[in-house]
Amino acid sequence: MTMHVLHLADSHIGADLPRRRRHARPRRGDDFIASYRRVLQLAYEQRVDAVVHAGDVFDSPRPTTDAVWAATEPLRALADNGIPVVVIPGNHERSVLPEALLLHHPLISVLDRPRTVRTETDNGVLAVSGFPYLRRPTRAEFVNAIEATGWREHSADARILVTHQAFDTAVCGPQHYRFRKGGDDVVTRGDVPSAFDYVAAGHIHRQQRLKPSKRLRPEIVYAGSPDRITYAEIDEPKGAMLVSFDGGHPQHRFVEHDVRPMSIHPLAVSGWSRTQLLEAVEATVRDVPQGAVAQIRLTGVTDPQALVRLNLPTRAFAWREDVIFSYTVRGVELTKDEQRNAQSPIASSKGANGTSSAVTVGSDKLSTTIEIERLRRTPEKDAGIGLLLATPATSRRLPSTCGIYLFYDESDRLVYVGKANNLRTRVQSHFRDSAGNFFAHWTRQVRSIRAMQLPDEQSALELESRIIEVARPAFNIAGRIPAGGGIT
Ligand SMILES: [Mn+2]
Repeated sequence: MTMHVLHLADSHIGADLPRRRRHARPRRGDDFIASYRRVLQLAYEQRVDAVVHAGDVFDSPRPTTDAVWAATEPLRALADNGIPVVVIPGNHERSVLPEALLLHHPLISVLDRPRTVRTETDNGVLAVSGFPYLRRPTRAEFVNAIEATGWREHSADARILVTHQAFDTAVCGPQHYRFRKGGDDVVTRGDVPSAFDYVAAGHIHRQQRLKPSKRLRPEIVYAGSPDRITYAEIDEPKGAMLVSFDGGHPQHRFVEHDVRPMSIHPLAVSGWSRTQLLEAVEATVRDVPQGAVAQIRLTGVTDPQALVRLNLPTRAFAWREDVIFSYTVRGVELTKDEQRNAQSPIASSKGANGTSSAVTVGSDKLSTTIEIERLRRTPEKDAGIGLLLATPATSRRLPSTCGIYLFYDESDRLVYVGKANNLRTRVQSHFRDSAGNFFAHWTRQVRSIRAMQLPDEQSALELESRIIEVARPAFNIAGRIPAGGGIT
């Protein structure tokens, strides 16, 4: 009698789905849902006895209704058809699974705390133990979490441990980065009790079986994500694992399915004219494989503002509707005049009206020129080169790095500029409703946010005061908040 289990992980449902259906643009959100459904279909085709999802069902802890439905409906269908499902929360669910109520079903177990689910299948007794993602666990914490599942209290024909952690020797990324024992966030293979037959692992998006060692009995296997979530997963085969237990060593088989080809196209465009740039991008875009998801990486751009005006995303879509494009811009260079001023972290250049209206920020290697006039209003679509676009609701996605941030009101007017050592926490602090929050009242008027990462505090302070001087944002002036005064 052989028990069969489907092991999948890192579905990331909700990634690249629109929060509000306002801007129609090609998105990958539906790919992730389709790949997830295709993998779960294997459960029916292979008549498995159980399905185990090793974390990151969702891409975020606050998924939209669409994402919640897309993720939970196929799991409920499995349970309704008599197939038990075990799910653990991963790091993208911040270790708690949202909308767990929709997964309320006698055959669905969400391991939102360490525990063991014992299932009597037609082919034997299966025990699945697991716990939510542990953030930076010590060895003791990892071992304690395994013990806290109470696995020793259950007899079983086959034992699975389901985890969402990085084990030592696991590999990921285009450079084949290998996690090492003792590293931050790394758990040790040898700490899994040998009574387990199989570790259904998630977290690393590359499918892999960890190198066995004589001392290690349990097979530790990453199912990988059902689709290529990021460009770090380029060329990786995608699918899920089918595991069978017949008393002896578990057998496992990776079932691969087709996903969109992924391609990266670097273009070094230093000194090119507008026409040259457009021709090169168009040639590149037309060459991208059919139905791919592609990234154009521009390096050495001489005029960032002109690049924004080229509106490459819209053009690319017109040239190739079948491809989903994204862009990165790296190593933005200065024009010659500006280079002379680049010794100071911030150099100003004269605007047409003779006032100091443009600033250049950054080191010689990475710098960009910003016209403050352009910061007065927030643009419809593009954040602008070197600028990040967010809303109060998405501010938690800002980087935890030094920089400045700009708040815009409903009519897209710049109302406030501030500097921060940690953009994410600083911006979020403005929207926290607490009695002591000086900003809580007026930040309700903020509709959109732009942020810019800067190399150091001094650059942030200088740019902030320059913007206040030139653009005079209403709340900087009215609030008499001195530039950088007490704000970190
Ligand atoms: Mn993941």
